[in-house]
Amino acid sequence: MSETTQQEDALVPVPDEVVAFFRRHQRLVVVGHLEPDADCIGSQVALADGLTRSGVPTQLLSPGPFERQEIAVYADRFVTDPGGVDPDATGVVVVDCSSADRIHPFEESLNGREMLVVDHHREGRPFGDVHFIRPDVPANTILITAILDTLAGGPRQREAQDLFLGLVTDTGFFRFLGSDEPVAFETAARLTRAGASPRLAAEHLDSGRSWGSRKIIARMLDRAEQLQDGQVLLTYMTSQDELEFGTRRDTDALYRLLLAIEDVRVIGVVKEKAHGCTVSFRANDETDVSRIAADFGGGGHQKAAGAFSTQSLTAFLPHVRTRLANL
Ligand SMILES: [Mn+2]
Repeated sequence: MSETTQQEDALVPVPDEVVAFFRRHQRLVVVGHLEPDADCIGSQVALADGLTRSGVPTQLLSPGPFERQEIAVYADRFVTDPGGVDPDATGVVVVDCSSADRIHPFEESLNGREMLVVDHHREGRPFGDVHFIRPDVPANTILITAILDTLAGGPRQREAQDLFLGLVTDTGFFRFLGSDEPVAFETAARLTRAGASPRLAAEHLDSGRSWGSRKIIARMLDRAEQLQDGQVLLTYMTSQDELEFGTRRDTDALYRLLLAIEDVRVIGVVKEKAHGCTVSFRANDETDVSRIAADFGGGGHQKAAGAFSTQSLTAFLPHVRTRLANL
């Protein structure tokens, strides 16, 4: 497949103030959210590569950790220490983040630089100086594709592959999309024209899983409890599980198994962490789980959202159970 630099019109218009932001800065850093997924990492890597080859050296920052199997190969490209931020970078691009706390612990070391936020989340607390926020697009990588089409002559083959991986991550390989989101398919066509291979992306996502990642699914299925006559499911994992089975989870596979159960509308998955708990919600129906997450100080999308709490597992789990029992 040949690389293309052929200019195409951006599928999502990039606001003038966003184009002006990129023209103002000769060095940039790009940062994404804590516990990154492939939409975040694909957005960051493709943007940094596109900008760097266009003459704007761009550093990659991430709070990590790089636990998800599909992003592990990108880990050594990222600076994870806030002390390592390029001192000469005058601008910051924050991607796939709906609130400033999602880039912790980088907030302080990025202070004093102009900040552009590129995001597609629904609930959130707006921050930064310049915004390219489109909750109507199903993946952040769609917005990065538009930026590269506008500013860098379109994505190169490697960039297109990284963007495609993000696009299929946030859309469940297009299975989460409604009939009102053709932009995802238009972007997929645009990226495959630039050399992205859907088959390679699928192989990348569906291989190389650890034995422990399967055993932890078994344990969490075993622990799942039915609320509201089985329309709502809740399960959890402990820090002990992580010691036993390792950190290479495949939570998306667990979500698929739980959401496929008859009559299930909403699921909640709580994970015990070193200093608190996370909770993730997924919906099968029109329930807006970003609102449930917002009740716990988090955010996300209608069908997928999450939150973090500093409470212990034994304190937090009953709160989530009560909230889900009263949808
Ligand atoms: Mn995303």
